[in-house]
Amino acid sequence: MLAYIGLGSNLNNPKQQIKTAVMALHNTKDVEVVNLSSLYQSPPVDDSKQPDYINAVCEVKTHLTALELLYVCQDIETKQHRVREKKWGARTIDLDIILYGVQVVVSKQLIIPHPEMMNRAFVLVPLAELEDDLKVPVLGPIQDLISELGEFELTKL
Ligand code: A4P
Ligand code: MG
Repeated sequence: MLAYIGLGSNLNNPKQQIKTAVMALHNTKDVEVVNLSSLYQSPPVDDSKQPDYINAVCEVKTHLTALELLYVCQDIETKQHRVREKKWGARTIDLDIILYGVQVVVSKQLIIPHPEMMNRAFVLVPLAELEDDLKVPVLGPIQDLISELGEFELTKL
């Protein structure tokens, strides 16, 4: 199965946080990172008092189920949070499953496609960089989703 994972960080060396998380994914049994987008910088969607975020999207080839992949992501978050908790006391990395093949998942723990993806340039633009003619299950062609965003602030690094 091919899946896309969105990565975001705005604390404690965000670029390094993303690299560390990608390496951790790649070093997970039954998970292989086959593609990684550029890094993108954008202001936080909600609270302008936070530092800017760095985001990226990676493509993974996996034999895990979507739920198993979520647990892997949460494990990586916990590990990188632990380092952060000692030093900084704030969140350092988010890993969200954006797509899992063409599967649609709606459960208490997991919603795929990611429920906010269509509102987020920092997800759609790196995703389109990896697969510019992607058809997103339920939502439609990635280029249409980007057109529907309207204006956004996003810098490719
Ligand atoms: N969950 C459901 N579906 C999924 C999925 N597809 N992938 C559940 C991952 N998790 C999924 O997530 C809360 C719960 O969502 C999980 O228990 C899981 O079962 P979380 O990561 O523990 O909590 P959170 O980080 O507070 O929520 P979330 O939704 O990941 O945060 P957001 O909404 O992503 O907000 N601005 C910019 N520019 N860039 C950013 O990356 N990120 C945030 C974080 C805010 N503003 C941002 C960015
Ligand atoms: Mg999350």
